Amino acid sequence: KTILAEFDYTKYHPMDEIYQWMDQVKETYSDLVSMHYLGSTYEHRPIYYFKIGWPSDKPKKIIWMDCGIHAREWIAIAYCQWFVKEILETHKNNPLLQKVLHNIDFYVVPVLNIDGFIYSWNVDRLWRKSRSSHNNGTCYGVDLNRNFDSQWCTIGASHNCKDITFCGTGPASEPEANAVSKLLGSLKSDVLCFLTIHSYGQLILLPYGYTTEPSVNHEEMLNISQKAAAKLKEKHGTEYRVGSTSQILYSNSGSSRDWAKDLGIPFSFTFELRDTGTYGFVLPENQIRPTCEETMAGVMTIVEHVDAK
Ligand code: ING
Ligand code: ZN
Repeated sequence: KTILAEFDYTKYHPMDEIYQWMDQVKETYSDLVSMHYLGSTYEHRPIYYFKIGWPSDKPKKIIWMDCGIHAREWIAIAYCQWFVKEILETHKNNPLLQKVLHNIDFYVVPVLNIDGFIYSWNVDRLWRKSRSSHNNGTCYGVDLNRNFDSQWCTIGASHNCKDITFCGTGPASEPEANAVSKLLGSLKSDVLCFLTIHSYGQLILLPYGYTTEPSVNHEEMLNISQKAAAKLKEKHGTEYRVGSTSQILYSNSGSSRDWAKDLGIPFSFTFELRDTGTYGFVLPENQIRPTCEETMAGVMTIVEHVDAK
C-alpha cells in the first residue's frame, strides 16, 4: 500500500491500485475534488469519476474527460491520472488553472472500461472491448466506442460478437456506455467540451466518424485543435495530425465523441496519444512522462480556448 505522495505516475498501475489512488486523491484534496459513482460495469465493478473545481454560487460549465474506454490503451489511463495530479499540484501557481477552476468543473473518468482493463492486465494485454457475455458465452465483449446511440452500427462496426468492433445488441446496450449516456444526458446544457482519450496514432479527431459531412462548428474545432497540436509539439517535437475521423481515418458509427456532439455539446474531441505504431498499445513506461507532458500542453490549449467562449 503506497501513500499518495509516493505514487509513481511514470508507471502503469493495475486497477486495484487505481481505486486506491482515487480514494487517496479524494481524501487529500477534498477542498477541490469530489468522487462520484458513475455506474457499474458488466462484471459489477463500480465506475467512479472525479469532479474537480472550486465550489461556486454561479452556474459552472463542465469539461468532460474519460480515459480507458478501450482496455489495452494503458497510456490513456496514465494520462487521466497525470491530468488530475497536474491540476491538483500546480493550480496555485498557474493563472489559467486558477481562473478555469472558478468557471469550470472537470469531470474525469480515469478508467471507463474497468472489466476490460483488468482482463488486459491478467489475461490478454491486447484486449480492447468490454467483457459482457454473448451467444451463450461463446464470445465476449463489446467495443464500447461503437455502442453509443449515434447512427448506431451503421458503418465501421460489426454485429458479430466475435469481432473487435462489435457494436453490442442495441444503442447503449452496455452498462458502461449507458452510464456515460445517462449522466451526460442529464448535464447536457452545462457541458462545454467532451474529451475522450485513446491511443495510439498521434491524432486529434473531430466529429464526425459516422459521416464525412462536417459538424456545424467544424472550422472552429479544427482551428482549436491545430493550436493544440502546435503547443503539444513544442514540448518534445511529437507531430500530431488533426481532422474529422471519417476524413483522416475511416468512418465509424456509435462513438462517444459523435454522440456527445449530437447531444449538443459544442466541442468534442478524441485524442489518440503516442505512438504511431513502433510500440503501439504497448507504449514503454519511459514514454509515460513525455507523453503526458505534451498531452497536457495540448489539452490545456483546448481548455483555454473553450473557456474563453
Ligand atoms: N481509435 C478510435 C476507435 O474507436 C477511430 C477512433 C475511429 C480510429 C475510426 C480510426 C477509425 O477505433 C482507437 N484507437 O480506439
Ligand atoms: Zn481506443
